[in-house]
Amino acid sequence: MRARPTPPTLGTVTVTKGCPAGPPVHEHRHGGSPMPELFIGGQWTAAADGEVREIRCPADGTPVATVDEAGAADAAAAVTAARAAFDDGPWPRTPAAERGRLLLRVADLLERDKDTYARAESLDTGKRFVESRYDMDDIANCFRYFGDLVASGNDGRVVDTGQPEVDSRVVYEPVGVCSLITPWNYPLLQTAWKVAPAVGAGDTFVLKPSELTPHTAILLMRTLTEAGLPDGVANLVLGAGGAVGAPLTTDERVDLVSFTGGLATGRRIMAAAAPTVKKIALELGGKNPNLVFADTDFDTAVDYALMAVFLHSGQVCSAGARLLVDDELHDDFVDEIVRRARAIRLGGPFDEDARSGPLISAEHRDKVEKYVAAGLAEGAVLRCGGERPDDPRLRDGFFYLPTVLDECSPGMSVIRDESFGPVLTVERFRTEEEAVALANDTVYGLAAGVWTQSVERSHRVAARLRAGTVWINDFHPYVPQAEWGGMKQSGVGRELGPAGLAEYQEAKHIWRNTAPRPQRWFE
Ligand code: TXE
Repeated sequence: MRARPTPPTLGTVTVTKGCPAGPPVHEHRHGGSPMPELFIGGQWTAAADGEVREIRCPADGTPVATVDEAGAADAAAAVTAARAAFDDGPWPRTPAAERGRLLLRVADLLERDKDTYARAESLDTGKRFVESRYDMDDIANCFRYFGDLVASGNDGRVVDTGQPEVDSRVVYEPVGVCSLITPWNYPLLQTAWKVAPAVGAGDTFVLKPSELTPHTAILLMRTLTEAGLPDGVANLVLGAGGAVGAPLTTDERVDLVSFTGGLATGRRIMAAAAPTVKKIALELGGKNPNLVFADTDFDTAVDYALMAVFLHSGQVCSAGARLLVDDELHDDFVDEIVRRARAIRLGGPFDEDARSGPLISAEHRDKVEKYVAAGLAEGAVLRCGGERPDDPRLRDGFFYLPTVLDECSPGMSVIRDESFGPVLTVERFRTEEEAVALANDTVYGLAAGVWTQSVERSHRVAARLRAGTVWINDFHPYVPQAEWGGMKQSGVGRELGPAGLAEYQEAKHIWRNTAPRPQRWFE
């Protein structure tokens, strides 16, 4: 068994044993620490109106911390700082190689402080500590990827105009002030996908993490400062979406809004950004089909189907929540899934025997329960789960049993909408044609999986699936080198990869006529 690591420290944030026992992860200044938690213009600042919010671990309700709760005035102050740093500060004019080097330093610091970050993430989300540690590796890799990409000189290209007297170049400039709004399921990972390219491109930003999971964002401000980022480039406001997130999407001094979260909020943000025609980048989740053909390796496909949907209790934008299975395979396949789903042990972040954790909040669990109830009312067959666990160990957390709903059909709300919980729906198909039609019968288009031993079929089906990522005989892997994002209503734009950097840049064409002479156009 793995030894429990000793509590590490990072600056004045002390990360302790945490839930289920132990003092808070972050000592708020009212609790004795000198540091408030908003970070504006290089200063740690309290909320203008003195509001605070208590953060609790979803695994058992343990208070984790009390942090400053920003309002509209704090959001405006953060935009002022970011605007000044962009318009007058050194960062947008810093050579790309130097910006890249800073990102590489951030990656090193994240690795140094990995356990501190992982504990903070686990206490906020209830996620297993081991999974948070994997996330931290991915986050360091993300900073490293963008550091290398930026340092390697994505600084423009010469255009051959066919006119020898013309010197024509396209250069890539930072887009400006960015509002970065992130959710609670992979708090720092989703933040890193935005912060790393924004900083690498030479932008300045205001980050607003989910009000439920602020801690790793606070730590990140310290790490960016330690790495040498100038004041005002990175700004942090904490608080509710409506009160502090919304002003960041309407302020005319903001050039770009990058958002990851739910479809309903994404639509609202798109509308809010329209009057000032901001650039937008949206990742709005998915209702991702996992297609299993009869010619697949049974055991491997079962194993991955479980991981696809139940990882992090289904709170994953790319969760394989819709199992589409060949009629020929259906009964045995679903029986085996159910047998194994029943055996998944739930527990808190530091329960080393647990394989899955709680949902993020009581409200979110209520929502998942409503989707399951609606599915059953619409004719789905409950094969396992469908309720909260009765284990007294889990009584104070927001746990929900891994659930399998069989005999589902496309009209059901549990098929159409993201339940974003540990709920697998099963639909049958008889032909490849029908499988593809079912898979594409959704407003979403983030990711999809295909299981078959036929190379021809895998390519045929992958080509017809309307999804930003298609996995063949795999599920969930991604690398920072490859673009991530959604077709249809799963979003706008891409994160990661070269396109993930381009979102944070403006292309400018500079045309210099080296031998100008009168044109006599109007003679
Ligand atoms: O997300 P919200 P919620 C999906 C999932 C989930 C649903 C709702 O289906 O059940 O969304 O979750 C901020 N202006 N995903 O309510 O509201 C908010 O404070 C500006 C999928 O938690 O989208 C938080 O920082 N910001 C997703 C962030 O938006 C606003 C991951 C996300 O919150 C705002 C999470 C506003 N008007 C949930 N309103 C994914 N794509 O992975 C809220 N926010």
